[in-house]
Amino acid sequence: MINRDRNWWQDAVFYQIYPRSFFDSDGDGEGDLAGITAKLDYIKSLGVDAIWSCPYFVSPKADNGYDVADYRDIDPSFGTLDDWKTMCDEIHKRGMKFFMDLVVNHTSDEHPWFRSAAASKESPYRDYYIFREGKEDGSEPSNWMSVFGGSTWQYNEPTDDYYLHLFAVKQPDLNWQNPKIMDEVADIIAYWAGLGVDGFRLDAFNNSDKDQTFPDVETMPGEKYGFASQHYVSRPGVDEYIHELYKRELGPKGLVTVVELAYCPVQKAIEYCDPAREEFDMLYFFDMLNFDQEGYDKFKPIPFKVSDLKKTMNHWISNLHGKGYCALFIGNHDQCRALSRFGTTGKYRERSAKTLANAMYFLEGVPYVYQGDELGMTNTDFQSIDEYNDVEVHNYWNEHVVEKGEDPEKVLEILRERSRDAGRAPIPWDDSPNGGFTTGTPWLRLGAEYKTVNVQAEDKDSDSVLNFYRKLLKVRHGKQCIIRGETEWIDLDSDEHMSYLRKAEGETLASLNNFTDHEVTVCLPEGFNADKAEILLSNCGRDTLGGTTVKMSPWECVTAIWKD
Ligand code: TEU
Repeated sequence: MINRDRNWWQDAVFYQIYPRSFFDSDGDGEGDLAGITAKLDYIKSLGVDAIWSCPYFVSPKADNGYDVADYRDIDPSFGTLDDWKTMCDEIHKRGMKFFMDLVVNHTSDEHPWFRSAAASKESPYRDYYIFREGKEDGSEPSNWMSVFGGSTWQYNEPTDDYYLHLFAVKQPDLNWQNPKIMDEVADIIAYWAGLGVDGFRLDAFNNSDKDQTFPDVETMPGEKYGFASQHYVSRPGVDEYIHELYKRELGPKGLVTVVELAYCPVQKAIEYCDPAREEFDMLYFFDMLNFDQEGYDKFKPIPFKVSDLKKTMNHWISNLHGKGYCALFIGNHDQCRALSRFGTTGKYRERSAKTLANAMYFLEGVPYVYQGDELGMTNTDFQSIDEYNDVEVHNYWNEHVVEKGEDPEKVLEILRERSRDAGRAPIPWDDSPNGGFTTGTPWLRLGAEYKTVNVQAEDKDSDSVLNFYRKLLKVRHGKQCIIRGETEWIDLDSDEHMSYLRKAEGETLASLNNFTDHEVTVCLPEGFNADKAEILLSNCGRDTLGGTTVKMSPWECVTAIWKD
């Protein structure tokens, strides 16, 4: 049995690939695995240690691959198993690790297990899923609301009952209370471990255990359904399931995990990553994604305040310090672009892209860079509802425009600002038609600025966002104050800057970041000798801190390090 060092990831940088939008090698308009292989030198050049790719398994793509119909094979639009093996080998040859997305809270309704289960109550797969009779009046078994809107229950005609789907209708939830699911998933893990995978990102796994009495919940104002997360988030079964997977496969094979933690309290998260409990390794928590919206509604944004970002990060990092590591990210495939959300797309666009990275990636945790953020990509400027692909967008449109008759222009505006598709545009590799992403017709509209914001142009420009990321990700490595240093915030309440010190073993790192369009003064601790500080990074050509009172230009960032 392989028993790899379990902790290599603590000083690692991860790169997240959304494969459909990464690079198209065969001209069908969609990214593919051979496309990833073709661009590995680019990924390596960023200073990346490990790659996590979103799903590419056989799937009707109702949720872009998060609806898996065969866990052991590649969807033809992404290539073949041989393409996967080549990709994995080439990643390893470059000294990087590979994580796959393990989507086992649910399957596709086109998975053979579900087809069989839905066809007959006698199916051997019936208990793989969660079927319930409707209420006496024939309505859904409970009033739970799905993550993508509407009920979590879908009527199934052949057996005259309902099945549970926390996400889309085409994503029926697996019944983890059935021990056969554990056997199936352990086998899937063993299969991919045998083929060389190094770890897993566990999709929606803290939703795997549901309160199967399905109590009704309070409904949202004016709505038929209510948010029922208290009945399916971080319940005790999650610990039990992951521990068994750890014992059977993950532990003995040295496989590392990062778990999505939707709406999980930090005290529970600490248990999840306690090595003694043998559960998860890294935590990918969601609070970071929710503080600038009304409650659970991502389509009701509230203005971004950097103090809210700091308080959220402080809450997690101060509680986790010395106990566990969270993923540090500014965006992912479930969000609009970070730069449009937290930075500025005007005059200081490039500076703010660098400042966001500088502010987040020196915190305690493991950096995850979502493809395209390293270029400073912004939200896609979609022109009509027909240009969108995402199931969440279309459900929202149907509910708000078609059913409730809301103003379509207003809904389009909010979708441009907050939809997942806004952050899923194909990667622009150069300024040729379609940004060199494909020779065919891209499956999703390209970002408007691809003529200037593209890999080729930024590669040549030593001052580009891309080259700033390269410096940042490399300079991080091997520094104890970054890996395990304590965090001391400077002006935690300030709404103008995000600045902090990280200290360990007689060394201090300072990350200072102005989040405004005007000059801001940041005060370093008294008694500190600024001349001792070496500047590691700056987006304004700064070569000294110049004293304990640092006057920072609009959207300026600087990182310095010194021995105490
Ligand atoms: O996401 C889980 C999740 O709860 C949220 O990310 C949610 O889908 C999103 O906020 C809705 O706007 C994971 C995947 O990352 C996501 O792409 C999938 O759609 C989802 O699981 C279902 O597999």
